[in-house]
Amino acid sequence: MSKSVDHDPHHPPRKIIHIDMDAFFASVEQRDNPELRGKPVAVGGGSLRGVVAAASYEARVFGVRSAMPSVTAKRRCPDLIFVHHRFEVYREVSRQIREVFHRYTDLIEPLSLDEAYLDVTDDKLGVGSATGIAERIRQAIREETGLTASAGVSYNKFLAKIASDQNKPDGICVVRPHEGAAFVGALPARRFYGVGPKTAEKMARLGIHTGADLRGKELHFLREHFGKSAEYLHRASRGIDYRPVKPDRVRKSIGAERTYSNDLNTEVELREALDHIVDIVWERIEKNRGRGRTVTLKVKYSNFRQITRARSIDTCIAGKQQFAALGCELLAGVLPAPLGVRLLGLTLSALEGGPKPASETPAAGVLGPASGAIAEPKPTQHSFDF
Ligand code: DCP
Ligand code: CA
Ligand code: CA
Repeated sequence: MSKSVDHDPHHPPRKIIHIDMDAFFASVEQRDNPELRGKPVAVGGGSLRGVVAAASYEARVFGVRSAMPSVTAKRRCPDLIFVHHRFEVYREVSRQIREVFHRYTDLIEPLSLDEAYLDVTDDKLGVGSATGIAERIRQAIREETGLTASAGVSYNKFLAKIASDQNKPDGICVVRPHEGAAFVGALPARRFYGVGPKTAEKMARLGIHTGADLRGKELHFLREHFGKSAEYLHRASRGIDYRPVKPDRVRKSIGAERTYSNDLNTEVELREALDHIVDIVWERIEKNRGRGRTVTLKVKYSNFRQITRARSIDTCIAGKQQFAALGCELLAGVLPAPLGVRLLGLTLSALEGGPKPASETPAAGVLGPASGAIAEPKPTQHSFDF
């Protein structure tokens, strides 16, 4: 348990959240049909040859699981209620949760309709705490969809994904940087991604039952017994995973906004606040190698009325000074402020050629190191607040 935090030398430490909806299809059916609530429900094949797509937690008590033949499920749980899937509804919920994620970050990698990785190292609202963001997201999902989600929070994808499963349903699990090694060490080997029942059996024969057992094996030993998976197992058992979160779409803008606990009133206050936002946004622009032509200022007044002012130029903005100057100009256009200002935001858009987020480098193998082709300019100054 000596060294626990291993960082990709090419990247600063990350804050990753994995969100996964609980008993997704089954929960949607229970939400929309009160008669199904509190009861064992299986979504999918009621027919003799069908399989269960999703099982409600009430059905799981009886051992009903996804991908189980319906006949087996019915034998295990005679009162099991089968319902048809409604993909359009699941897709709609999926869109809703994606929209919630985007409030905090655009670095979102969906894995399926009901789950996604989020990189919140730089969150849009400046919350700072990944745990806080995960809790806000879970609450927003609950309020806006009527469904529960579980979250895993950690410094890489591998750990975040396992963590989201740890306290299901409706749970959260945070694995902080110094806790990674111990967390993985205590895991049953079968919880490692890619270790199915057969591999788990083989591991057991070799005396490997936990992450700690796995970690105790030399790489050549793992190669001998697990071939191509050896490198992955070797790294994962140490809690190492350098894969970046790969966003599903090209970023359209780069920006930041801040809400102030006390409204800003004077020109000096507003200019200072904007300077600070310029610093934050410009750092992001550099990191993402963003080049864009449009600067947009957003102002929300104490009465919650919001205005935006934008200015586009013919060529891409050349540097921070020009960016700051355009921001200032836009601010000058709304001065003097008719009311106190509770929020200020600044965004660069009309981006050229879809900038790549700095972290988007190909990974080698399942958990291979990122190529590191795009080097970070410097380590982050973030306090590592989980
Ligand atoms: N699904 C499916 N066939 C499978 C597995 C899953 O059709 N073999 C569908 C139904 C699930 C949804 O995908 O509701 C999400 O799958 P998950 O593995 O995330 O499982 P659940 O969301 O159902 O449950 P959990 O609370 O364990 O995440
Ligand atoms: Ca799920
Ligand atoms: Ca899932």
